[in-house]
Amino acid sequence: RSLRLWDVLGVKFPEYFTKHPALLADYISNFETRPDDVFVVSYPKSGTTWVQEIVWQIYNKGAVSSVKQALRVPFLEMAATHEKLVELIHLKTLPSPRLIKSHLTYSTTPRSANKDDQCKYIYVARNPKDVAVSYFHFTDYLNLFGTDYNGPWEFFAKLFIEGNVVGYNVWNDHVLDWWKHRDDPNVLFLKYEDLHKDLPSHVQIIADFLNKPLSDELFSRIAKQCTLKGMQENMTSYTVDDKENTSALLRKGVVGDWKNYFTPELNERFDKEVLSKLKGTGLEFEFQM
Ligand code: PPS
Repeated sequence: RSLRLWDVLGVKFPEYFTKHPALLADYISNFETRPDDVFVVSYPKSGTTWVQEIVWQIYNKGAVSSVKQALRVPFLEMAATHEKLVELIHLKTLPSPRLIKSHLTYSTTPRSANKDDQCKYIYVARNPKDVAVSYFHFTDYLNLFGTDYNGPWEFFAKLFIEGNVVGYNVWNDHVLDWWKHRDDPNVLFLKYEDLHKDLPSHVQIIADFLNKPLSDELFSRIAKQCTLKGMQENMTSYTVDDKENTSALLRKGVVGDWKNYFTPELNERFDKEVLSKLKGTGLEFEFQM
């Protein structure tokens, strides 16, 4: 069984996001940003939950909240028209400053028509081999929502290369479109592997970008609370509903898990069809640590 996808504004979406793709398209196209919004954007499985938590804690003085992260930093595309979430999350009337998660492509992400009113976007990218493996594990969780995928890893990897996995098109297009805007003053482009290597410096980089000075105490507390272990201590905050597997958003959290899944043939195909597209762009990833 393969995954069923909608096409919304040229972006492939998992069917369980919405029963009304035209309404979702309308919601996204007409979404009005506010200058103090902060978007955490990524291709799925790239460290979104991690950066969402860092940003939320920076805005909330290092608090650890048992409130679901999905409510604290709502997911735009799900909050829009998902049959259950639409009742829980009212993004349009949420008080400022809004912290918003999205996986939208650069061109579909809402932004202000007025150049002086732009909000901030933090984009996080991860090496695509680990993204593919993480995404494959995520299908177990998505199956709970009726997004059928019960095929083998090899087939999933082929779908990933073609941009036909759970949603959001081809990985390299998504990442490169945002990479082109890495020097925009309202865009911060981060890499998962860099956060892994030095989380404290990245908490600082994010706080500086958001103009939120942190005391030394606060800064070390957030860095400690946002390690995988720190976040796992507050696991229930990262589940959306009771059916959900608690490890869906916080799984292994390492760099290099792909080595346990890639055959030499798949690795060669991936390098040829995915990584070769990054050549000459200046965007490089670490694949192990
Ligand atoms: S989603 O569903 O697209 O929002 O998923 P996303 O949050 O982008 O990615 C999930 C992966 O990020 C890992 N993760 C972390 N790694 C290290 N440290 C911390 N604190 C952390 N938080 C989340 C999570 O484990 C998923 O990766 P895998 O490889 O599946 O473990």
